[in-house]
Amino acid sequence: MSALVAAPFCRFEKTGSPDLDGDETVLGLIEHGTGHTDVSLVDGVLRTAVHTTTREDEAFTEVWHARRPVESGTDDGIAWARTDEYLFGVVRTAESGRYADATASLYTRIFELTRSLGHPLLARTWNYVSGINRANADGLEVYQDFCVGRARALDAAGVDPATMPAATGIGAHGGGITCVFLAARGGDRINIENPGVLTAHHYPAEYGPRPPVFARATQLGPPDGGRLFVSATAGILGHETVRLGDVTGQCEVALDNIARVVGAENLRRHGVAGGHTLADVDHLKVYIRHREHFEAVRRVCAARLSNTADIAFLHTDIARENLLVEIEGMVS
Ligand code: 3EB
Repeated sequence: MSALVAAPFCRFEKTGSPDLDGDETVLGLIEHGTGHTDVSLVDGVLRTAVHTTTREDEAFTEVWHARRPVESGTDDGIAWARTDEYLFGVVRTAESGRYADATASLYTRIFELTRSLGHPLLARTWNYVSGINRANADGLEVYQDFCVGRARALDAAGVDPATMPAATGIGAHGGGITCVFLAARGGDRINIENPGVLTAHHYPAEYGPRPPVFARATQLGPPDGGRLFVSATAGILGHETVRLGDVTGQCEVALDNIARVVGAENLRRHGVAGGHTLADVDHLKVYIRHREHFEAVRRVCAARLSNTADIAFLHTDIARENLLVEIEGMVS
């Protein structure tokens, strides 16, 4: 086993059913569109659909690849695919009036699977949460309910919040909670913070009974062939949402935050060599709360991001009620 195999990478395909042509290196397909499905293995290929937008023409598929042939399986409701070095998985919990217990179970199973398969280093998670801003059966916001469950799983498994990687916690239009994750057996997995934004697990209690647990970015893999995963990033400074009601302003601040996270000065602070600019960020997902804000967001993104980057614009709710836009991406 070599520790120098390049990290998994992702392609955005416009069709819902890309022709994989027997490609044995596919870790899984995450279909973004206007409906959801259960998690399944079709001919050994992991796939699921998440309801992350409201228009058919915005649908696309993330095709995740490894550099080696993969094996796949299911355990404890988690569908997974792996190589010696990397593990990709998806697990879903059904729509419900309360999510804390189910989320705690879901993350407990993820921690157990990553340990039992021997890929204990979580490197990225995506949490698609239906009705994220609604009140649950107890009047608690669903996102906060989710955060309670995730935090409890860390308590139970003895996981240090500082080891939790880059993440996305975003709305969906149905389907309960779908969690997609990537983990590694070993090698470099370096969590990166943003000096302008409070570490998520230090957020004050006004944001919920238990704080979110994620890094602003995670560098995974060897110096050549590594990948920098940038968390869903918003118009937040310190712990406060800025530019309230101003989607253009929030988009600018989100991009400033990403630029600061991936820049040389910040990476050096975290012991990571090199440095990047917004022009290096690819495979971006831009989540927009209100349909009428699409044009403004597209305009800001076009001005500041690479015109050759893959960018998906999706219409969905965002973890905090006052956030209008959120942006994630990766650098290879
Ligand atoms: C924020 O910065 C915005 O709960 O996993 C962004 C990325 C957000 C990940 C998560 C939440 C999460 O607090 C919301």
